[in-house]
Amino acid sequence: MGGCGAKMKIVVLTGAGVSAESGLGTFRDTNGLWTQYDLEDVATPQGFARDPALVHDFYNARRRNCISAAPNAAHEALVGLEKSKQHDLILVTQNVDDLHERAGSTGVIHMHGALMGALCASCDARWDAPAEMAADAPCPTCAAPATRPDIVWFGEIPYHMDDIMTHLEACDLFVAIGTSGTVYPAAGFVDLAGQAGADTLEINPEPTGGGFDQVIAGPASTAVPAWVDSLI
Ligand code: BV8
Repeated sequence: MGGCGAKMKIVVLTGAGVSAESGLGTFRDTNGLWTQYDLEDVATPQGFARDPALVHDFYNARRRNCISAAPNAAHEALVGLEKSKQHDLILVTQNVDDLHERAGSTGVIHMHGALMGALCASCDARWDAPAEMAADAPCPTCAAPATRPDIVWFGEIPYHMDDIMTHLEACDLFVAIGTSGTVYPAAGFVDLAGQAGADTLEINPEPTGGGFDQVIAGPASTAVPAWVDSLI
């Protein structure tokens, strides 16, 4: 799988599983976030319109967890792969935590937004999120009390899709780490990369059966460093 020595263009897509061993909850594992909250209430624009305070409580709690969490060996191994410069690494994440950045990754593509970002639902201004956000906090640009987390909710258009599609069409290897492959369009990336001629690899303790050429079954904190070591 890859690793034949030639420089490869590698697209890595991470999901909640890469942050699981840092203590941040996944969504669909047992006790996952979607078992504690109804997705419709906290991760849709309709839910935000209905009860912005509930949505801010949900994201304030996740932001607190994120601030007190630390990157794990999987995040660090991806930094090692990037800094080795032996391959061109494009890191796309569905995650809204900043553990990739705090480990040292650069140019991380957050297709579902970021917990540490704030967005004005009225004028589209963006700014660094305070630790605790409130719906009636005035936008620093237009002063409207329309503050929301800069997160892509269900039914909203993921960020950076054009760039991501360009990378998928040009990559030699596509690797999905710690994602259940249930949320689109991210879940379709393996097919797009495969159709464009890339090899595809899944790293997950519970392989999703998503049509990958190769599967490494294991937790990210051990399987990702081992995979990176096989490459550099
Ligand atoms: C869009 C931000 C159009 C919020 C998220 C019917 C009606 C309406 C919509 C749809 C529909 N059918 C399909 C859709 C589209 C919808 C969708 O896919 N719905 C699903 C539920 C069916 N998608 C959308 O609405 C998207 N927008 O489609 O717009 C469009 C399309 C194309 C181009 C342009 C426009 C927007 C989706 C974004 C929603 N926002 N998050 C937040 O984070 O709070 S999604 C949410 O799920 C997170 O981002 C999360 O990252 C993502 C995916 O979940 P995973 O990361 O995979 O996490 P999960 O818990 O599921 O799995 C964890 C995995 O880790 C497991 O496999 C587990 O085995 C593994 N694991 C566990 N421990 C470890 C581990 N792995 C490694 N190591 C471990 N230790």
